[in-house]
Amino acid sequence: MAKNLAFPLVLATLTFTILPPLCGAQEANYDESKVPQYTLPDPLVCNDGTKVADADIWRQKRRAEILSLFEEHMFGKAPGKPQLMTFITTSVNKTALEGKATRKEVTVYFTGREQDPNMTILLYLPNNAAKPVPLFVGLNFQGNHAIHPDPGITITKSWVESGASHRATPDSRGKAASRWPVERILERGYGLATIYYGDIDPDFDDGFKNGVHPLYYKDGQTQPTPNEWGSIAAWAWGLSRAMDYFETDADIDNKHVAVMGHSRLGKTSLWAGATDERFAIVISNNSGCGGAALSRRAIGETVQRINTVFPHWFCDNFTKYNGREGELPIDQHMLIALIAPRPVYVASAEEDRWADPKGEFLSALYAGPVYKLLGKEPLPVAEMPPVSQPAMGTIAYHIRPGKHDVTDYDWDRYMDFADKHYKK
Ligand code: GTR
Repeated sequence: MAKNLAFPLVLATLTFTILPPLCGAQEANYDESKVPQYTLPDPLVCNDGTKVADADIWRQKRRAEILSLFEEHMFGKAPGKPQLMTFITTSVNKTALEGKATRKEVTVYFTGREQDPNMTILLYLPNNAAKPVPLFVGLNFQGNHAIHPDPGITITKSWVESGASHRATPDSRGKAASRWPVERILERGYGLATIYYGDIDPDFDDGFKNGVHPLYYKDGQTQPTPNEWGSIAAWAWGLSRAMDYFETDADIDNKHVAVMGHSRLGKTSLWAGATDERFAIVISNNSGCGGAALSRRAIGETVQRINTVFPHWFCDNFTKYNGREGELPIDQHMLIALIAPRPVYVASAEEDRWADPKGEFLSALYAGPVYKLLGKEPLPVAEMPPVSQPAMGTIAYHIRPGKHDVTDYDWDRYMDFADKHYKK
């Protein structure tokens, strides 16, 4: 667990005040005319310069190449499925939310030992839908108890950002409910699963002493090597462990699990979808730099800025590209392409300039040739659509009015998209 609890607070304060001048970062650029000239790597040209001629070469060769480039240079490599992992259902309530839902809590013990880091999955399944049900899964920022005022949700005991003691208090119940329209999701016949991301790895730079990383160090190792997993890869790995659980739960249709995430957790859902093909649909809500936004545009948040303020999110190799985005062997359209042929939804918010909505759109657009090669519909538009006019092929995109957030509008479109692809 967290060694120095005061540190994250200090870091958070520094982040928004002193840090930019200290790290020599320029003012963020929002001017299109100052976007550097760039050439994107072609997802359909292999490392040896040969062109991907057909779907088989994509599947057998190029996809694997791109995945390892992202592992090596950006997110870092994660361990696989732990052998001794156990799932313990700690509560089941069949009449939750006035009888609308069955609420379950399942603790995942990654090592099978209770004293090691573990995560709790909170599940709501609609009572009036035939089982097994399709599911949305997403990590949350403040603890499972913050997604709904339901008093039956266990308050997280993990480290949380807020409060002097870094322990969640009962008054934080339902604090994030506007981002989790549970009843709306249930009414449309979907289940919802969520996990507090801090169960997997507390979100501050402690040199990887807390969270799941130390569970997988080799003898004598004290931190990940430059191409081993940072926090985003750890959070994504946690989502895959949730998927391992879903495969054991007869009430869940594990062939129809959509992974959704907002912001840093949108970067995480994209990486989870890229690394784990069991996720049927992948949704990125305002994921920005390191998520859906093209790094080479350097609009809003840049690689240097993200690596400076959040040094634990990516692997150390990624810092080589601080201010040198043009040298990356990848860009984020290739992250979207890794999700092909599965449906992927990229969403932006008009006022979220820090996340570069246009760069998010362009990634979705430029992943198109891979989807086409695999016989799937790319984005059905060539230009950024106006606000509130979603474009949905197998790749989908929308931009809505408003700020960096998750709203009912976003969720409604994600459910429309799932309906369309699941032919509900
Ligand atoms: C910001 C960060 C973004 C985004 C956001 C969030 O501070 O610069 O990359 O991830 O946090 O996760 O809310």
